[in-house]
Amino acid sequence: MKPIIKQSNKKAAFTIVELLTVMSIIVILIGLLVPSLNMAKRYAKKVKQMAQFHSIEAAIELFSNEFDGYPDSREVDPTGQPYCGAMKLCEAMMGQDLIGFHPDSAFRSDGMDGFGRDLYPPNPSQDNLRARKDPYVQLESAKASKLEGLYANTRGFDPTNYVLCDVYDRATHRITGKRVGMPILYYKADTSKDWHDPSAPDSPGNIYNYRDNHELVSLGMPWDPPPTGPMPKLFADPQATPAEPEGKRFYWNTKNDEIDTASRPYRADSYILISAGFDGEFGTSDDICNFDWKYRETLP
Ligand SMILES: [Ca+2]
Repeated sequence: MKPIIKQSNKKAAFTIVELLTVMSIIVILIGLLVPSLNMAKRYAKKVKQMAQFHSIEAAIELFSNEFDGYPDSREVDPTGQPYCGAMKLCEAMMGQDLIGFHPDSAFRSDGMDGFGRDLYPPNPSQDNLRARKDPYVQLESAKASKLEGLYANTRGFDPTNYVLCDVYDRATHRITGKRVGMPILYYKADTSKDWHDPSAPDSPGNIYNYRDNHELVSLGMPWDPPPTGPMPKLFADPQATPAEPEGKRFYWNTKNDEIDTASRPYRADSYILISAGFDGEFGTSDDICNFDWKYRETLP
């Protein structure tokens, strides 16, 4: 009987070769699964970003119905202070203090109405609060952040002004330590214009103006060392690269190819939203927009 017992023991154990075979199969499976899991994760984030854009779009339409037009997006306020498209979008949706937009706003970076009245005082009175609109976007999905939470050096911008942030949470908030996304860029179409000229970024006939968020993009990525010295001239807009003229890529990547009789942008009668996407850098192929983003590797 003894030899039989010995034999059955031998059968129950794995040989080194069997173990190695199983382990290498597992390693191969992990190697195959991890990239597809990462891809699924990135796709899920993209869907989440699109959902955030949809909620902002619905909110902008509500704003437009109430105020007979989309929020302004020019890079300065009426007094000439830097106050760009991304910041004006946040004010329109949430108010400068996130408790509601004041209908008397002139979209000034200091929150004043131009007649000496502070529309967003630190301790608003009941009258002030009653005059406000409820935030158009829920605070939780708005993901608003003060500029000083994102950037060490906000240059000419008031560091206490808010922007809406994307869902990618690439940066660490400088004050709370929580994860925070990059600002969502907002450009309003100037419907009195009728052109979209990639070869002439500064043409006064262009429907969109890349300068609306020019200086904000030039702050760079919060996790990189802050840019020093004068503003880099060729890193001026979401789509510029050092090899290309200032502003050119923005216009190529927002140009609507379905129209071939004239040069027209996507959403020529409304507005554009841009998220920096997974890599946190504006103007790269993974950017998410509220239109069909066609990233062109090379420009004509
Ligand atoms: Ca990007």
